[in-house]
Amino acid sequence: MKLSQLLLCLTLVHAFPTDPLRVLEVEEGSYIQARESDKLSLLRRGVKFIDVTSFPLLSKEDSKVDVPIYNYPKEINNTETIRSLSAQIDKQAMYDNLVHFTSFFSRYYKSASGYESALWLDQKIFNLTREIPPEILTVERYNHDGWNQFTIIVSAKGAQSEDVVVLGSHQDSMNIIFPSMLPAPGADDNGSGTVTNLEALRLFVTLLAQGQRPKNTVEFHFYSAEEGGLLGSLDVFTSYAEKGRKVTAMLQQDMTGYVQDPTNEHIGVITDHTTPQLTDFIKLIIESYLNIPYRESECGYACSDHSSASKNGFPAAFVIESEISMNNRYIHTTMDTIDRLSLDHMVEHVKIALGYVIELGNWKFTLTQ
Ligand SMILES: *[C@@H]1O[C@H](CO)[C@@H](O)[C@H](O)[C@H]1NC(C)=O
Ligand SMILES: *[C@@H]1O[C@H](CO)[C@@H](O)[C@H](O)[C@H]1NC(C)=O
Ligand SMILES: CC(=O)N[C@@H]1CO[C@H](CO)[C@@H](O)[C@@H]1O
Ligand SMILES: [Zn+2]
Repeated sequence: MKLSQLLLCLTLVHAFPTDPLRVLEVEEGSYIQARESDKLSLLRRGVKFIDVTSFPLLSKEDSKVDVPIYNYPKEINNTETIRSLSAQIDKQAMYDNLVHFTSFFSRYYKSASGYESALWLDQKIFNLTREIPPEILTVERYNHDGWNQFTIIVSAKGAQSEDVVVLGSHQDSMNIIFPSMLPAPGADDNGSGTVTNLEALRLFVTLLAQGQRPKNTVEFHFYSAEEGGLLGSLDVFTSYAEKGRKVTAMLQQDMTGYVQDPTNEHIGVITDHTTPQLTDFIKLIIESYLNIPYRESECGYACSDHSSASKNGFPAAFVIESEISMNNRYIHTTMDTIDRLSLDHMVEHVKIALGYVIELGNWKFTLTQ
């Protein structure tokens, strides 16, 4: 054996156990095998995927789960509460939170700074919710096997039903050139969604502090490891499905801060791989409570954490800063920074979050069909 062959051999032996094959779903029902290192080349080519390696059942031929269709409100019914909370949205606090959140070198889910950013977010949420007793609201660190950055689940217990309404966003960021070495401030992708939902949580908690309780359980999820193939949200929703929890709606907010053309400011409502009846309700919220219109757009398979919900048979919707073609082109780079974002646009996304959790929190769900 030549020295070069020996070296090659050693490299392979060394590489194999640390970079085993993963199973990625790149289109509905279409799976490929790839190594961790291949994920980066996929992402650089704009291919999104769900990493289903840990859930072999989800990648079986007959694994497709039907999503039940619930009734959703056709009219709004909590106008005063939502308008009054919307008037209290604190732009300065959102700015400060985003500055802090983007100050971590990277929020890459496998990095030490990605763990520290999760600890910071956890403390922030603890501070926001500390007045509320645990029988009304809990904050859980949801740990994942294989990496340290945890998902955070805030759960306000429903007073009258077992139905669960989920508002999600992901806390990690990623530089897709060299994730472990280059910075990834991730202001828009997807720090903006986290800060947007954090502000909605702060205002929602003021209702709980006044003694109001939602009929249904309302949860705010801050997922780890979206950029690794929806790993964090897949853990969460797979365990919810196994436990038989009844998630009647899931709305994902991801990038919420970039406005390419201020004369045509709008919200992007994603219409592919989402639940149309829930999406119609989101449009109602936008028309009723926002200052800007929406445009429909498509973003492909597995484009954010809502896909983990639908993969497990839960209805899901997705809103984003604009139609996809006008999204922030600096994401996944060192240039995804706060100065490129509009706080006013993020305020509009907070209103979606408030409208969603309050209207559906008080809604009586029934199955249609
Ligand atoms: C609207 O809200 C009122 C007061 O909370 C409630 O009594 C009523 O049932 C609600 N209507 C619907 C359609 O949810
Ligand atoms: C939480 O509150 C404590 C005590 O007021 C404060 O020292 C800390 O900085 C706060 N943490 C965050 C992340 O805001
Ligand atoms: C979607 C997502 O969560 N991850 C980041 C942030 O959002 C945009 C939505 O288009 C994704 O494309 C991107 O990969
Ligand atoms: Zn991303």
